[in-house]
Amino acid sequence: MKKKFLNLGMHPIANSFLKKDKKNNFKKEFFYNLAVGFDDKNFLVSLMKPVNPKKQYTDTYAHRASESKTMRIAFHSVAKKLQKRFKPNQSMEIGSNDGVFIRNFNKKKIIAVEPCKNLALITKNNNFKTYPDFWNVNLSKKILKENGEMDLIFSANTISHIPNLKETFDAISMILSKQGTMVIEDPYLPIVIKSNSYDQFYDEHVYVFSALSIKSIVSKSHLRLFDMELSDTHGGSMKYFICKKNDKRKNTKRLSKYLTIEMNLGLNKFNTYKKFAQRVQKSKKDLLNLLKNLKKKNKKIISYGATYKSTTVFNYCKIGTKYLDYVVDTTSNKQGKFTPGQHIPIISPEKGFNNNVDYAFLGAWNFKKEIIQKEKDFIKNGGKFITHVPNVKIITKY
Ligand code: JHZ
Repeated sequence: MKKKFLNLGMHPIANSFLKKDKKNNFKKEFFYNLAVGFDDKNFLVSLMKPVNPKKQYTDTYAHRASESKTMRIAFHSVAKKLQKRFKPNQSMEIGSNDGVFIRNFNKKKIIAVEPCKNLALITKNNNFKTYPDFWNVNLSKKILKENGEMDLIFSANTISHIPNLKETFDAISMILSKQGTMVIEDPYLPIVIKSNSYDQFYDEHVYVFSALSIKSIVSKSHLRLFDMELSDTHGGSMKYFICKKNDKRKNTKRLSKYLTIEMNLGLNKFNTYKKFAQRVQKSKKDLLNLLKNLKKKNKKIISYGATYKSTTVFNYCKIGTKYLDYVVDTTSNKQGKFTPGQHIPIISPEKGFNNNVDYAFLGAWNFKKEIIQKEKDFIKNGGKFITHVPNVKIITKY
């Protein structure tokens, strides 16, 4: 049974960046209760009540995976490694976004699945066979009929977004070839717990997976978790390698190592999550205290990166324009809009990131290295970054 351990209050859809209408008003926003629970049967951490995906994956979906250099390099490297290791004849990506992963494949040998029509159009226009639909059993049957089985199925930051896991993996099991491999990549639960990155919870992140939970869930769809690989993308993500239950490949030593680590961390116990929830409350208190003190000193504070994660931070901590003048972001379809819930204006870094800024909260803390490297001069000129991961602190060095 799923038991609640964290309640972050009422939140808007993380992707619902707003525009003002002609009368200078915002349209009424949809809010839901962002609460997280633990199911001790499957060791699964998930939102208590997921939002209807049709409200989230719309034709104006904002996130562009290729927006950061770090991700372009990471996806290029993963694509090359997977092709070398598994030598697939036919591949498919579920949740292909703007094509940042599939662009590293031969166009005739990979299929894209992407429910957001604005994104699906990008890969279609680049001549990749694209299915602009939600992943489910019906779509799997259709793709199987039209293209045959898949030797490699890749899905980064997508499976954790789909509420119905049983159907998701049944649909995968159905289309995966006998010796085929499914690789999924998502933020890794032990890292979220250890680094207090509670902002990995928002409407789209229905699940935050671990080896314990994936092992249990895939086994219900005649699949088997046989290997894992850690990467530092998105603050710490895990690649899970999955095959058919009766595949000849043995489970790797790496997999047993991670399973042991997770048990030692207490990921099978409710109490571990209760303690995490206490640390989350402290993080909120510390961040608000810091911002209040800086404001008393008349400092100009902004946020760097209009991330979905920062929608959680701003709405949980109630951080609005009282503290932050604006948010800078390179994504053109976020600029000129306002953040969900707290309505902080979003502008381009060219317009807003300059020497008048005293402090910049790292909304995109997962790209800390890339950003700090790029913004060396800001720090040299006395500017400072603020982060809340793993603890609330000011960054003064590059
Ligand atoms: P980013 C998204 O989460 C949404 P977000 C999604 N649900 C998911 O699972 C994860 O990604 C993986 C900007 N930026 O991707 C670009 C700069 O402005 O970390 C982006 O808007 N300057 C699919 O939104 C944002 O920051 C820069 O130099 O929490 C980063 O968003 C860089 C590097 C980024 O995650």
